[in-house]
Amino acid sequence: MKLTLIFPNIGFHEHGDYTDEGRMEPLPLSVLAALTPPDVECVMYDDRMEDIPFDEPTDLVAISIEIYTARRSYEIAAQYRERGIPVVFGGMHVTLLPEEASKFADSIYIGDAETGWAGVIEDFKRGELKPVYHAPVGVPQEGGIIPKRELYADKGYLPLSLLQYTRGCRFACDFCAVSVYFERKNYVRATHEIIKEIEQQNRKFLFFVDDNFLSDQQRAKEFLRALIPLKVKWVSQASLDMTNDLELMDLLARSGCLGNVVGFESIVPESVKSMKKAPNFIGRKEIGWDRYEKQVQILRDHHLQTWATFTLGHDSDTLESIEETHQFAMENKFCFAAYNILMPYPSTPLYNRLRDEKRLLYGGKWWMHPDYRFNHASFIPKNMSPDELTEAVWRNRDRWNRPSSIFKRMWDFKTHMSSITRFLLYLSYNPLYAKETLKKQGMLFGLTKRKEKPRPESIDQTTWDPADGYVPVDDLFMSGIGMESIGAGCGCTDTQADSVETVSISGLG
Ligand code: B12
Ligand code: SF4
Repeated sequence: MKLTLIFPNIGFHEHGDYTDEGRMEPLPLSVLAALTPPDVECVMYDDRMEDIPFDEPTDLVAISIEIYTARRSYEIAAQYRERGIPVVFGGMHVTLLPEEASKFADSIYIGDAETGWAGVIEDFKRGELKPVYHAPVGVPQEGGIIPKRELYADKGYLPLSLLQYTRGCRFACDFCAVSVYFERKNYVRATHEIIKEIEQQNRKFLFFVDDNFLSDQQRAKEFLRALIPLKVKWVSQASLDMTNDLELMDLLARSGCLGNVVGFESIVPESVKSMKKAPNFIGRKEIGWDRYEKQVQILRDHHLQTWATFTLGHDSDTLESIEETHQFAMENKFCFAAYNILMPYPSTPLYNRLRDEKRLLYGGKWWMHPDYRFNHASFIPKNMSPDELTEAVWRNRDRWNRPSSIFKRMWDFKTHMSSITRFLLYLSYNPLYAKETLKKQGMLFGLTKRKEKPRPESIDQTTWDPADGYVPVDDLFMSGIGMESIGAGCGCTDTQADSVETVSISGLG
């Protein structure tokens, strides 16, 4: 039996095919391959950087889906199913929206692959593939599963290894899909198992793709101590409450941590409170709101290069606060700042609230809408129009990624200039992600390779259900809120974008 594993792309630009600049190894697929019975031949195609050979003979196709790749995944599945090859979907989006996903696949898999994937293959071999499988979420790769990294050979990925130490997070930020998927729980691998995996792969530069590496700070300390003798350099994602524990910070630095992706989200305290971003407040009672001054100082004292992420457009955010966010990030000379428009991910408390308040655009299904563009507002913010939000965030992204900004931020002797490795990381990462950020802005979802035949109409037809009760784009027209496209297409070239196509919604406060 032959299994084809697919990692889908997001979508396309009208003026050319899109190739991901930050090409990282797709960990879910090598984990899936490791969980597949050994008598099955596995091949993998990464839609972000290679053509999918749809006509290559195979028995079964498995696709890993997150929200940004859902539309494209459904198109890929349609291509295979037209050729009579059954398709199984799995991944976070499938678990959170099983009804939608099940319309486009022969079988959907809800939950983590670890406990049930081998059973799916056995069912398939017997000709008894079921339409839906349910499995729990839990400890990643339990029992010492080692991802089949040989699948990545010769694909041209960046030279860093992706691993997971934990999954999930104990916090309950209202916009976070992870919090819903893992029901506010955090699952931690046994230290000896993750250490063994690190020793078995041959790289010294690691990315732990954890949702919150430090959700369980005490257990993390045990792992960090075990990491020190391995002399690796690593990055991950972690919440800001790490700065409350100086022993933990010391262990991070000693274990080779170069920095973390940290969710600052907003510099407006009311926004941070209303989104329930508890880790940004924990331990701050005595200090009060100092706009993260103390926390950033502690990160810098431990030479950590911070990838600061922001979600912009919360109800207490204003155009001024978005502008100030940029000043805040520049002043702190972060290694990188991701200015993200707040996105309503389905099943999250944020999504449900905006739906109830009839503030969702694109029929409440922006990820499926043929007109939705990457990094455009998909809801009606409180203190600005959707267009204004899109434009304000774009302005920040544009300024942040300019060479002059990269040069200005570089001069920090506590972080980027505190070692050669950090300096090289800063210099290589910033231009790479500047290019990727600008390239992605304004992309449509789906149909990555335009030489492929047009997507099946079923994708547009079956997903629009006016009975859903959201605010469809057409209804906005009808109620006098005009929606028009301005701009002559995204002006991106491969290296820069000089204009951004926006969807203009006038008549809103
Ligand atoms: C690593 C990561 C990235 C990396 C990508 C690495 C790479 N390989 O290229 C980087 C940093 C580049 C990235 C970028 C972005 N990401 Co990201 N990312 C993650 C993260 C933290 C881990 C993913 C991972 O590899 N996990 C390890 C693997 C083994 O676990 P897994 O994918 O969950 O798979 C398990 C199960 O889901 C299941 N499974 C998965 N696929 C399949 C398939 C089958 C057939 C079966 C049976 C089972 C199955 O079994 C697996 C093993 O248990 C997730 C969070 C998460 N928990 O998923 C966010 C996440 C996927 N990202 C997210 C987002 C929003 C983004 C961005 C859009 C951010 C931005 N604003 O720019 C971008 C763009 C994404 C894109 N497609 O281009 C969101 C998606 C939201 C959603 N509802 O789907 C997530 C969920 C984070 C979040 N907090 O909401 N991301
Ligand atoms: S701290 Fe991060 S991972 Fe945890 S719930 Fe909040 S946004 Fe999600």
